[in-house]
Amino acid sequence: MLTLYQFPISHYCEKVRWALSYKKLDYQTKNLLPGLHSQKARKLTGLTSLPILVHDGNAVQNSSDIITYLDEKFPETCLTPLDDNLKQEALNWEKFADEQIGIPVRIICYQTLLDYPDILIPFFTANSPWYQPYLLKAAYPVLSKTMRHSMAISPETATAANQKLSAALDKICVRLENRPFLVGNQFTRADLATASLLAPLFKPKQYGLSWPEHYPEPLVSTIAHYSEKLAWANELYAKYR
Ligand SMILES: N[C@@H](CCC(=O)N[C@@H](CS)C(=O)NCC(=O)O)C(=O)O
Repeated sequence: MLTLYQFPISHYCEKVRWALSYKKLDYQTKNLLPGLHSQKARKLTGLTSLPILVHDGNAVQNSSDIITYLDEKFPETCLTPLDDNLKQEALNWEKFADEQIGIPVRIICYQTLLDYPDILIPFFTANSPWYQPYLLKAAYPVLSKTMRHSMAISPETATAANQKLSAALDKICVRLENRPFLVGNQFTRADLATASLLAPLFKPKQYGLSWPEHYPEPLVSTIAHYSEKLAWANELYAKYR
């Protein structure tokens, strides 16, 4: 049995959900509440970040390590290229996406959405017991402050995150000028990582959240500015998710 400990809202967790479903593996999810998650996560791995995948007595943390683990244990429908050079290229692009896309997207989204508990609380508590939204509502002022602090979310960091994301998207567009995939001639973990970490900007239904029809400002204008550059990731969702 594969068990994914996750936050439904987290795009790093979505990366692993996509990998699991792309490989057609049965798995169960255990949704943890932000704040309360750290006790369970520490017990499993000694560290607090999610996603964590538990399988066969192994607890694997970090989305890229989880994809490597899955490809080793379940090599059918491999997301990692077999050729050594292509494999290294895919890992490099994935690292680039984790650092230069995942983190800025998170800062940009939370900079607006943390002021909207009515949007975020259902995201945090998707598929959770009935009482958790009430629990989280009571804890929300402290939680949002802690999240701002721990993830360095502020107007200043959001400006820097936009610059970083803009540069990352430009780099990806240049790479994709004459090719459908970031690495080699097939869908790999590089494409999956990039598209899933961009996904909160284009709200694909396969992500599993009930997205609001419209995000509040300034997030909606920020995203409109990137919309053309998100088309490729959106298409990958349609074809491979
Ligand atoms: N590099 C990690 C990043 C994961 C990450 O940043 N997880 C966040 C949620 S998006 C988290 O668990 N934060 C709470 C914590 O670290 O305690 C991965 O790829 O899995």
